[in-house]
Amino acid sequence: MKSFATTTHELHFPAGELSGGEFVRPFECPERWQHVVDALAAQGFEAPVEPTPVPDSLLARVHSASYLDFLSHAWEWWTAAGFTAPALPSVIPARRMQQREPAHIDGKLGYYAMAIETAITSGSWHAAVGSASCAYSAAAHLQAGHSSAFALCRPPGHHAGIDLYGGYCFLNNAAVAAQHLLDSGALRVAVLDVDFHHGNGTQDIFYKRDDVLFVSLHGDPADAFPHFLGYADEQGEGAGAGFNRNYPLPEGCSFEKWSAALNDGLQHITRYAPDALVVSLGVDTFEHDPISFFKLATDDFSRYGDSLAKLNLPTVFVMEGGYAVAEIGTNTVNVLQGFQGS
Ligand code: SP5
Ligand code: ZN
Repeated sequence: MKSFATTTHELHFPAGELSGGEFVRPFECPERWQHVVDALAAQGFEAPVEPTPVPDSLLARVHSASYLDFLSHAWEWWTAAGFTAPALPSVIPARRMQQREPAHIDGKLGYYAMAIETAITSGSWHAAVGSASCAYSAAAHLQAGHSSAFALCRPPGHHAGIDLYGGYCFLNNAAVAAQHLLDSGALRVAVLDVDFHHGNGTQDIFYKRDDVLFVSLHGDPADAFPHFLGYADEQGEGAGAGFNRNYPLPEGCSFEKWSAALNDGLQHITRYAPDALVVSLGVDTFEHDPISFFKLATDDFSRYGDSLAKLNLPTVFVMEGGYAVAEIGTNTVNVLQGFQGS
């Protein structure tokens, strides 16, 4: 399986993340990327190659024009306003307030944020574009006739919606991959999100569409980030009705229980009969993840990789979360290995 990765990810590394009321060193840190690169080599995969830059026109099919304009200029506008620290919002358009984009960057940040732990720095936009380029290139690799590809995306993407950033995400890499597969001939694409957190951004982007089936397994939003989306009764809207499936799961969820939900999701994917599969591959389901509460063990990642292969679909894996840094490489590559070995 070919992998796509780029060192431009290093351009995004804010000094702090707002967590439990304090600034802590970000869980979503650059070493995560290196551990996955090392594990690919250790498990006999070919070295990742540099991606082809994602076309602006593809980003514009996934995100709104005003959001892309904001994200690409946010740091410039923030520094022009006299700020020098990493950019964070301070005011949010809550209930009964105007959902209208303000002119000032301080207001724009709150307007476009879905979570405020994620700081924007001088390199965040360039890192996000490099990450989306990996997803685009992996999808293009399938289009060239290969059966699988891995996009080692950093920063991750699945919390980024049509016009929302946060949860460490800026551009929705999985949505970029899915949209490119559709634009290059697929009639239907399934996105399976196995990250611990609900893929609220991916759900948002495809919620009213029937050309993408979105299936997500995640910590129950009543108890887990992102808290405001990911319930089982969110099933799609309009043409998209019936094409969104959420599996909220409880604290302490075992692999056995998680697999039962996965198998149900896989049956829905089979019935949908997609032309390709995009896997939002977060390994924060790991039992020792510092910010999550599922109980998957290292070997379980190989086991579910094998289950994914049984769908027998051209598959793009897109890296999402996973914060047990020392184990992120092995857990991620175990999924790819389990998939290939099948
Ligand atoms: C891509 C991805 O996995 N994003 C996750 C973003 C989560 N950000 C906030 C998490 C808050 C968790 N609080 C629990 C802290 C326990 N020490
Ligand atoms: Zn996650």
